[in-house]
Amino acid sequence: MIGTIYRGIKNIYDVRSGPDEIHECRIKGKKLKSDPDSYNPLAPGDRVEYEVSASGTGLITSRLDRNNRFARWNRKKESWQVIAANIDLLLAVISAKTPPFRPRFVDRVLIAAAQGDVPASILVNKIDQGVDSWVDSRIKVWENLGIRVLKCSAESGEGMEVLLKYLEKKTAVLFGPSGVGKSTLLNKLIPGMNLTTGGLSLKYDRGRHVTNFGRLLDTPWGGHLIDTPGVREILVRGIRPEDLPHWFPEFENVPGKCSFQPCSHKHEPGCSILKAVEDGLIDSDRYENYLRIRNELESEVR
Ligand SMILES: Nc1nc2c(ncn2[C@@H]2O[C@H](COP(=O)(O)OP(=O)(O)OP(=O)(O)O)[C@@H](O)[C@H]2O)c(=O)[nH]1
Ligand SMILES: [Mg+2]
Ligand SMILES: [Zn+2]
Repeated sequence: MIGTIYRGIKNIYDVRSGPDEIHECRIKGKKLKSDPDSYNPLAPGDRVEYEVSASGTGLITSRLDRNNRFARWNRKKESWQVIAANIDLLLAVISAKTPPFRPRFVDRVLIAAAQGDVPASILVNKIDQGVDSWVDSRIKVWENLGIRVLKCSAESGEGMEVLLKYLEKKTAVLFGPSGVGKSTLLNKLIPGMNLTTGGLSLKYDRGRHVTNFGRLLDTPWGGHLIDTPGVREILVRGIRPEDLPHWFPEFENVPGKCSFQPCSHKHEPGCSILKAVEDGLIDSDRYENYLRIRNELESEVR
């Protein structure tokens, strides 16, 4: 049989092959388990081949080729964790004020999505708490790069219709820090959905990590939405430091050439990127993020 992974907890996977056909499955044999690409061989959205015994237990025999996959580097395991596979859209979800708006986190998510061949958009939730002008101007920076940014409030309902329309027919994954409202949004978007949601830690202005496993959800419009656990950080990996500029599209079109070749765009005299930052053609906060990521990648290579 062929089915889709809905969720996996401790090596037991919910696989669906039809509206009423759900099977709890384990992975058969070692081949699939030892995927060199990541430490988890299967993620929500994966298509698998499986067999069900007379007693009803399922065994996954292989994974079909993926169209794409969104993954996150796990620092402790030093390996990729695949969050979702075969998706039309990654929504980087962030809140406008609490937990704090984190544009550099979003920039990293955009890179990770592009690495996995996943189209990405940004969703700013909790606009009922107000949107500061610096937040709005950072949103403009993304929009000028051609990235779609949606704003909404799961609480007040503002922007929810546009969001629903945008998601129609798509299989999309919601990804972001804990407490930004991913599960709350899904409860509003899918009638009858009752995912657990949680408050924020007062002391740290952070979410409480309420959702603890990724989960594919059916929607009335035929597409799917994937809820994921909030993450504290997202690391950029798998890019050579000298290739990093290619992941910042605004670096590609700056006027002039750097005097030194190759140029790290960090400090070289006559650097066209530094000049563009000075002239306001490149956003200084995005550039600051470039420097940080570049330094991380360089210390990784060493
Ligand atoms: N003011 C306001 N609060 C919201 C909004 N959306 C969600 N919240 C609240 O934010 C808190 C966290 O929401 P969750 O949906 O649990 O957040 P999450 O992103 O799923 O968090 P994790 O599962 O930990 O990753 C809850 O108390 C929600 O009621 C919103 O639009 N406005
Ligand atoms: Mg959640
Ligand atoms: Zn340069």
